[in-house]
Amino acid sequence: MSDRIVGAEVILTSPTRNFVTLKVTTDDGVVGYGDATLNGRELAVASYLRDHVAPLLIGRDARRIEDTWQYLYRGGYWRRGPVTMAAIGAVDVALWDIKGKTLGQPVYQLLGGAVRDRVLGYTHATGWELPALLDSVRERTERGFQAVRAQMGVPGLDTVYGVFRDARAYEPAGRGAAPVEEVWDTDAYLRAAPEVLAGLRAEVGPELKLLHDAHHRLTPQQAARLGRALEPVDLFWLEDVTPAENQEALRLVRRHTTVPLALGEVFNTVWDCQRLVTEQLIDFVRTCVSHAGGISHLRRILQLAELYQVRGAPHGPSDVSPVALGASLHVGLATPNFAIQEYMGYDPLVHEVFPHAWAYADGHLTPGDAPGIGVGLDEELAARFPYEPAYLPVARRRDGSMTDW
Ligand code: GCO
Ligand code: MG
Repeated sequence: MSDRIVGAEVILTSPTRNFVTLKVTTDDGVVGYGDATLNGRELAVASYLRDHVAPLLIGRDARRIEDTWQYLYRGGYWRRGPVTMAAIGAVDVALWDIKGKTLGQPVYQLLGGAVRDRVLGYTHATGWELPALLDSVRERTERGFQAVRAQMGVPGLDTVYGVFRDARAYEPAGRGAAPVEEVWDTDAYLRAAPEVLAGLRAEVGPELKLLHDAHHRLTPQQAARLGRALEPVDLFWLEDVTPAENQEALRLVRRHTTVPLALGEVFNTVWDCQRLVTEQLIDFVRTCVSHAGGISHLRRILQLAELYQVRGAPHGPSDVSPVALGASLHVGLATPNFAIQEYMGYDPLVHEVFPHAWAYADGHLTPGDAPGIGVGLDEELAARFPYEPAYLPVARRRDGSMTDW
C-alpha cells in the first residue's frame, strides 16, 4: 500500500445546474472527490485542474495533504483568486476524502472529533410581497428550519436577484450563452426591505432566526442606514452589505449600527479575511470550503476568526455541490466557532447524482459517519447531463450602468 495518486480526472455534469468535480484515484483504488464548481466560470477551473494540476498530482503521495496544498499554492507563483483557490480546494477535499477512506474514519474524526452533535442550518425563503414571503418562511419552519434567509421583491422592479414571483424551486444561474440583465434600484430596495422584514418579524415572533442578504449592492452610508433601520427586526445577520473589496467600508457601517454583519462568500484565502476578522468588522465569515482552498484552508480561516470571536457561516447555495456541503459539515462538526451552515437545498436529481451520507433533520445537518467525506458521484447518471453554459444574472441601475454584485 503506497497511496500514490494514479488518476486525477475532472467531471462536469449539469443535473439541473452545473457542477465540476475532481476525482482523485490512488494506486490502491481509493477514490476521493472534491468540488471545483465556480458558478458561471466552471470551465476555467476545469481547465486549471486538467491542464495544470492533474499532471502534477500523478505520482504524489496522497497522504501528504498539507504539503500538496503548499506545493500548489506556493508553487503556482500566481497566488489566490477564485479559480486557483477553487482548484486547490478541490484537491484538498479529495485528499481528505481519501485519507478518511484509507483510515476508515469520517473526516471530522481526523479533525479532532466532534465538538457538537449537529450543525445548525439555514435555508432561503423568498416572496415578492410580505404575504408570499410569510408563506415561504412558514413552509421552511414546518420543515424544521430554525433559521431562514428572507428576500423580498422591490416595488417598481420586474425582477430581483434570488426572489421569484411563482412557487417553482429557484435556481439563480440561468442557462444560456449570456447572463440575463436585470434592473436594480437601491432607493426602492432601501424603502422596501425594512418594512417587509419588520412585518415578517411581527408575524413569525421573536425566536426564528432571520437573515437577509444585500448582495454587495450598497454604499457604506446606505449600508449603515439599512443596518440601523433593521435593528428592531433583530436579524441573525445582515449579509454582504457592501462590495467585499472595500473593507474600510465596514468600519463606517459598524460605527452606526449594531446589526450583526456577515461577509466573505467571495473570499478565497485567509488573507482576504484577515483585516475584517482582526479588526472585528464582521461577526460571521462566509468563506466556503470549495472556494477557499479546501478543508485545510477553511480551518485556518476559522482558527484566525476564533481569536476574534468571529464565527464561521459557510456559503452553501445550490452552486456549492453536495461534495463541498459534506466537507463543510465535517469542518462544522469539529470546529468550535462554526455557527451555522447555509443549506439552500438541491433538486432531487442532484441528490441522486451525488449520493451522500450527510443528512438534514430538524433544522440541523450532520455529515454522517461514512469514511472520508461520505459523498459519492454516480458517474453514469452524471454523464447523462452534460455541462451547459449558465450564468448568474447581472444588474444595471436605471441609467444603464452596472451595479455591484
Ligand atoms: C448566498 C449567495 C448566492 C450567490 C451565488 C453565487 O448567500 O447564497 O449570495 O445566492 O449569489 O451562490 O454563485
Ligand atoms: Mg450571499
